Amino acid sequence: MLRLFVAIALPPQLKLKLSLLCSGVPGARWVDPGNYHLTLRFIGEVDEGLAADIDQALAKIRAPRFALALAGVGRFGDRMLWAGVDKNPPLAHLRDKVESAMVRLGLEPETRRYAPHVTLARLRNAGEGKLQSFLAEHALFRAESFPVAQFSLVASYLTKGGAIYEDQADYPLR
Ligand code: 3AM
Repeated sequence: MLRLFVAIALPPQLKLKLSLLCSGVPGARWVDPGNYHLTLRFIGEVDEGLAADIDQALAKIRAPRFALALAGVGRFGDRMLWAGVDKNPPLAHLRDKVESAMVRLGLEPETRRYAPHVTLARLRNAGEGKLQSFLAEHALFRAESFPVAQFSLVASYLTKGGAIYEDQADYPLR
């Protein structure tokens, strides 16, 4: 079995820039900067056969290249902190294509609204005051846009020390 998700990788410079945001919140488990990514679709545990079908389906997707700019920070409740993404119709288009390809393969549709983000930290009993200062301090965060020329199928291995991600395949955009 493989635990899979579909994601866009970030350039090293951007990972460095994001990592500089990550301090000042006790109770935050900061994501290893090498693991930063933008998830397009979480898939979950699948067997090798379905993984091969998923790979084939992703390889058939035709979508244009686009520019992506990260901007702002936010939270999902008490669970995590993230960096946001500027409104981006080509990203939404790509995500929709990935979603329909997965549903055509028989995977459960994703019912939650797509909220593109780069997870910076998972939270455990983080103080509300520090969380709010983090959000206020970085509200104007903005990174230069970067060209997205491909997306990837990634395997996630959960270890005691955190997740290890392994790129399985990359799919070019035109
Ligand atoms: O890209 P982020 O960090 O937001 O939280 C997991 C991570 O998201 C998410 O998939 C990404 C790669 O692991 N994830 C893990 N389990 C999930 C689930 N059951 C999930 N997303 C939705 N449903």
